Amino acid sequence: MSRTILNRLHSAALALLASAFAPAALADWALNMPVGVTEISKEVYGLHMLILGICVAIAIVVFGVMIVSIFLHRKSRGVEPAQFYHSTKAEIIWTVIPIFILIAMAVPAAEGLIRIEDTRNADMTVKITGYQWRWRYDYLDHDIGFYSTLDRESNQARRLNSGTDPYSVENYLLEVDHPLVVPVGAKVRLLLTAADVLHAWWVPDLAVKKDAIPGYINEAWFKADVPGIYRGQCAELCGRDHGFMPVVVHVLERDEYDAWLVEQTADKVATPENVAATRKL
Ligand SMILES: [Cu+2]
Repeated sequence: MSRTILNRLHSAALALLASAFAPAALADWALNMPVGVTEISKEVYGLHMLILGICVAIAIVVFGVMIVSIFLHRKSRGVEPAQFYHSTKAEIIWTVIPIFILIAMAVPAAEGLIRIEDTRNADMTVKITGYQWRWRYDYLDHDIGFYSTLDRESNQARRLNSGTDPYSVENYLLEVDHPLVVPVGAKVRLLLTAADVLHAWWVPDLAVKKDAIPGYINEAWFKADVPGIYRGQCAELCGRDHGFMPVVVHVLERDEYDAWLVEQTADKVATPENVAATRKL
């Protein structure tokens, strides 16, 4: 490897370390997953905490027994090792107990999975298409469709030597020009696909993370209980600008959503600009 490449790798690693430990980055750190704003996201969080609790309890018991045994039966105390090679009783115990623990975890997990996969009785359907490197949202119940691209400010700041400090940009790399807009309390069915390579549509607060695969349609759904702005990212390494295709979802009150719908439809009126814009799409 040439010296220049090594030097470059070295400075890239340093830059990565510096950005990871910068105050703004530290402030954004959250140790746990978000509780989210949907029934499913709360259920997923509860499940995550339950499984974590079980794992921690098992770790405490197993390591506790190990540490106590090692301490009490150490050589310096003159302990004679036991000389048995087989114990049917022990084998039954260490098979049966984990089976019960696994069943206790599998039952609520399977129930949750069934609910996650149940896309029936949706109030609306949005087709999501991943592109290198933007998203497209098509509202299948209305004649509405648009691309959602990284916002100008983030796009400017992300360029090398742009002169704009990324820390000065609000929601840096997590803002788009046209977010997905949905009404609060509506079951939104998502049909996910991609037009070039694999992408994945991920919004932690909505507990949706689903692959968008060319030639396939994946389904997902969410029902946001709280109006607000929820942010996510493409979660499948999809090429050079993978880190620059965020997901932003605006959950609006019903009347605000209706007003937005009217606005979108009004945009469709055949002004020369609109016609030109549509042709471009
Ligand atoms: Cu992507």
